[in-house]
Amino acid sequence: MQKNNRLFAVASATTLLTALTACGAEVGIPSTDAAAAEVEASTAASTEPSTVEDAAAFVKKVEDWTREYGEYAARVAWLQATNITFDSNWLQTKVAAEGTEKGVQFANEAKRFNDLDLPPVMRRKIEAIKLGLNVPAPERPGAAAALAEVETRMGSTYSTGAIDLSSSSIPADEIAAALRSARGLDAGAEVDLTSVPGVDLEAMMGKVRNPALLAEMWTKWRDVPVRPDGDGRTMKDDYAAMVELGNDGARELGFEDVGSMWRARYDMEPAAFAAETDRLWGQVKPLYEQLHCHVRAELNEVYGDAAVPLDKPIRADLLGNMWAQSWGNIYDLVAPEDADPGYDLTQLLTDKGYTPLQMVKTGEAFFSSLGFAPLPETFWERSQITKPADREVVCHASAWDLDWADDIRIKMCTKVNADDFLTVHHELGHNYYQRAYQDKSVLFQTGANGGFHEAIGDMVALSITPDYLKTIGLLETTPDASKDIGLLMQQALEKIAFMPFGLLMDKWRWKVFAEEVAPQGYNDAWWRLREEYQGVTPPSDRPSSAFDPGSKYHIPANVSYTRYFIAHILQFQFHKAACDMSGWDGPLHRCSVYGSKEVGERFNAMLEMGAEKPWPEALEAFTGSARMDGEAVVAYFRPLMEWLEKENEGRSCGW
Ligand code: X8Z
Ligand code: ZN
Repeated sequence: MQKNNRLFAVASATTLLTALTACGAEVGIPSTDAAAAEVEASTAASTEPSTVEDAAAFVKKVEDWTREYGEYAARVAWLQATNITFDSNWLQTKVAAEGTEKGVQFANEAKRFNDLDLPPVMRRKIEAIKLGLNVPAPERPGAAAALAEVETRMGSTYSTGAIDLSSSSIPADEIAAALRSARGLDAGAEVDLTSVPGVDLEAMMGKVRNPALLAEMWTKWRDVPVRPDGDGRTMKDDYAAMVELGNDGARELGFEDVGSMWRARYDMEPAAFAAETDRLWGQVKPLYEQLHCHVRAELNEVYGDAAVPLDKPIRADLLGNMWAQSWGNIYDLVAPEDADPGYDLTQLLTDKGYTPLQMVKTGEAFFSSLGFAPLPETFWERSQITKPADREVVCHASAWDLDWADDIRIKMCTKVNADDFLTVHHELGHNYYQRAYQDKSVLFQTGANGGFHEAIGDMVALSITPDYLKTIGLLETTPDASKDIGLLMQQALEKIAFMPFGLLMDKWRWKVFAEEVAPQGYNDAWWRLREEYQGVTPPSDRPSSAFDPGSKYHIPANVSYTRYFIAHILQFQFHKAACDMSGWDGPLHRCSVYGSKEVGERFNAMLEMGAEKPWPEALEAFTGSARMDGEAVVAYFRPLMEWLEKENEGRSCGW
């Protein structure tokens, strides 16, 4: 628990110094001697009673610093993320260590003003500074450097991870064909099966239907976090070291642990926020249970009783995604008879010869239709849209703001498929948000809360309806209302399937940071949650010594994940509000706000706020309600829910 609880009423969502990247590498600010001296001087003066003027001067100092060094750190982080080498890792580690040291100093110094009556905006800035570090280090010498080292190493282990599929019992031809298809290569193109990187495995998991190959890719990808490096260290070792260092740092700052610090970023008490996530989950859980029941029954038809028993959790590798986090890729296996809308987005994109660049341009055009200014020239010059052939990069998609202004970019290893078409919109949402709040203090240049940042692009992507696809020439004829259940099923496989995963990632981390689970219990605790919340199970027993959470980007990258769960609720609230605004009175899943300048204007008004106000105010500004509410999700999927309940009659649901 933080020492001064009343402050949560105004705690801001800002992650100081890391605000420049959305879902990307953590950046820190480097130090200068002059600035360090300044910090020491003001800390030394802390026995004197502080005044509002002191607080204002302190805030200004942190803002100036953050603006200048944040940019420097972001540029280093960009270089490292787009070219992982010994040297770029070295530089990233150095910058992150220096930034963490300074962030810790600032956060400690901010405590001086705890009991001072401050104007609300200044109070909010002070709180933002206290919550500024994603994972804080303790002040003892060497700790920030040690933390930066393990964080950089974990990230680079993940991003450079690859597996050997050359000595499989499955015919090499079959694997090569799957890999070619994942890469969009022609039949016969040469591929190397000895080293298949994560980004290809991700795409392959969506297309392959051979359960033995799925199990093999799935299992081998989980070797990456426990593979020792040249010095015998594994990602699991690094993770345990990070937990210790981070918790020491968080406790010095007055938090219970890092998990509690992450939960404190939602303008309420950490415990109240945890309860809020459970409340929201309770609203959508019945829908998930019905979806799970139907999907399991259909997969049972495809794979048989041995692979998919009807009373057990579903095998995680059969759900079309490396982490079973969204299931849209198995739509064809579970589609409702007679309600298939008759198109597949991946197919449409490939048939029309879309390129990754064209996918991004299409995303931009959607935002332009809402009235947002075109992306700057530098976006196109500096973004990484596809995977460079000649170097290691962080392929996990992210959106960056390098200079607190217009140097916005995305970094993706885009493939021409439906998943990445949606991800392009997701990332652009981050960039438009970043640009919208660029006139705010750097301390407020972030989402109203983390969930808002993740929901913007997704809300736009909910408008990728058949009518919209027809408008932009991707689809010839739109399916009639008799196909609605198919459309809703596709969307539920993406969005409803995600919800328990979105929740449990941090339920696991909250336990780990709270030290309720020790390193030897990491993996078993992970699978208990996977089974409890998602109802999924590994293809074969997992050893307790494994580190399966480390096979998911956000664990080694230390990106908190509840933001995505929240985003999956918020995006439907935003979508419903936007559709209401545009005068739509049909079913929500058929509503596209493409072209609505009115929606764009109101949307922009919310985005411009950044984190200056507590998030309920931002939510209210756009939706008219200050409360997060799963009711919009329930309303969107109501026809599907009714259909599922009928379909599942006589089936025994649950696990
Ligand atoms: O990490 C992301 C984005 C970048 S913020 C691509 N997402 C989560 C994931 O991939 O696990 C978007 C949805 C969930
Ligand atoms: Zn994101």
